[in-house]
Amino acid sequence: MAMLNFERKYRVRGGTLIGGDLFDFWVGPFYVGFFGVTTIFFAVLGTVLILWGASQGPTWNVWQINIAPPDLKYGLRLAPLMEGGLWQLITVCAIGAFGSWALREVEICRKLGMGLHVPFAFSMAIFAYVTLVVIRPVLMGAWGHGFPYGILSHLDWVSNTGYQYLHFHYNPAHMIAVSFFFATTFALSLHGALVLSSTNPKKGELVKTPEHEDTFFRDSIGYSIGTLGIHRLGLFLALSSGFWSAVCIVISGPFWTRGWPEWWGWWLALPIWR
Ligand code: UQ2
Repeated sequence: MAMLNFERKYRVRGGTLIGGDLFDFWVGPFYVGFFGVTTIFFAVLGTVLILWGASQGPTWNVWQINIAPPDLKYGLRLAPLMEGGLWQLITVCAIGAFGSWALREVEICRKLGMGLHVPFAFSMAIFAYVTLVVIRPVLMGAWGHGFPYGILSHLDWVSNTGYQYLHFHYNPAHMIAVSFFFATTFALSLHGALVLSSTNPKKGELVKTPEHEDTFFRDSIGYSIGTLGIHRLGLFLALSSGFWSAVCIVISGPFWTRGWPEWWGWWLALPIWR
């Protein structure tokens, strides 16, 4: 396995969050660590539980396999295994695996002396998932408000939950989240296109410099955000997308129970229209 020169220097013990030297080694190219072991444990157990749950269900059709959360009557209690208890165990495994992976990323960052931007970014995705299956169900008083684990069944859940609030596109936080998603794709298309346009010349021509990239945007829109700035902007836009997605679903139910179009009544009630 090829090893970069600096890797020899950094592939040493230390920087772990707990456990000292426990599992503080590499297997081939992969860092293991305490949280690598817990990641494998939760991921394998969760996958086995999903497969066992599928074997107890009516179909092996991958689109139709479904592992549902408990009925609302069970509230926030543990449910019998075949009546949502399996969903609860799988949720614990999923959060255990995602959280372990994030902490393993933190340990690798610490060993390399890098910033924690990557685990921070991954944490925003975990936060969005935890909002759906823990925070919102707890605020609404029943695990049954979580989404079911299945390809078509989770799509049905999204559709049904949306229609429960009549028209989800009128949810103001949903509007903000969608705008951030679009802005993220816009920024990455600008960035990807700009970098390729200057660093992928035709045969016999020289690669252009970042000054060319700056000049393109100064000439076209009078402003360049810069080579470091575009990555800060990209991270901000992407994290904001996930954050506002979590906000838009967590306010639906705990904060607002009627149709989202009706929320805009405050606008129609402004005194300026009288
Ligand atoms: C830029 C720059 C880059 C880039 C891009 C820009 C040299 C290689 C894409 C241009 C980006 C701007 C002006 C921000 C656009 C704003 C939003 C919200 C999409 O200037 O510096 O580095 O990749």
